[in-house]
Amino acid sequence: MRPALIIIVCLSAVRMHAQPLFTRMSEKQTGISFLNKIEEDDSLNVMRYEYLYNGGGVGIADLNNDGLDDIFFSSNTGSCKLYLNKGNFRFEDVTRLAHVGGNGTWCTGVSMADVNGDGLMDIYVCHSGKYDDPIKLCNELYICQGIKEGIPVYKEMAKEYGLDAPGTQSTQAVFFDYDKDGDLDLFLLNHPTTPITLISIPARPVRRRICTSETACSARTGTPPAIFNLQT
Ligand SMILES: [Ca+2]
Ligand SMILES: [Ca+2]
Ligand SMILES: [Ca+2]
Repeated sequence: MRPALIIIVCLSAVRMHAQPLFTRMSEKQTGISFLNKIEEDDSLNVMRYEYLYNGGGVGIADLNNDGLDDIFFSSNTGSCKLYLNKGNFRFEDVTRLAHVGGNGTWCTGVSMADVNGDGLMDIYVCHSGKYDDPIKLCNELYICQGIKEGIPVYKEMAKEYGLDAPGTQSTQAVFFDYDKDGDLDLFLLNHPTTPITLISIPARPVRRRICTSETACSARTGTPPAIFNLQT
């Protein structure tokens, strides 16, 4: 192959790889302005709460049954936000009308599922955070009460469904039929309730151990993962 032809082939290859796979959509284009803002101070920082930057969560599902996927964002320090998909990459903030702003405590993962099987998607929001009060660590379950003028309206019912899990430091949940009885069950992932301190770090290296059973993991983490069997 002649040198000039080799150069052309190489340049073509570079050009092909330079093609972006995704297009970033701006706030101005989408109408989505959600920001998970975390400000550290002397009482709340990563040295006092090592899970500070685990993040919030995002859930995507068609919540008003119009064929378009909608987006729910959970927030660590502010209000959660629900944006309805209006088509052509335009979204509308309906948080206030949908009653899904949250209880004001530290939110983490978001899961979408039709928990009560009525054909309307529901929203489960995990909570963790640096709180001594176990009530402030309760997870939230938003059950859809119906769709009014295109907007899904929710009621928080975690306690009624036995899914508030007070005192747990929950990171993420997933709904699936664990025991194959036709009802959705919930697997809940929690992080340790005891902080990692310099005192708890061993002075010399130890052999890495792998949890081989729930009991072994529980002893290490303090809060084991949990499976809730829903009775619907
Ligand atoms: Ca929709
Ligand atoms: Ca439902
Ligand atoms: Ca089940």
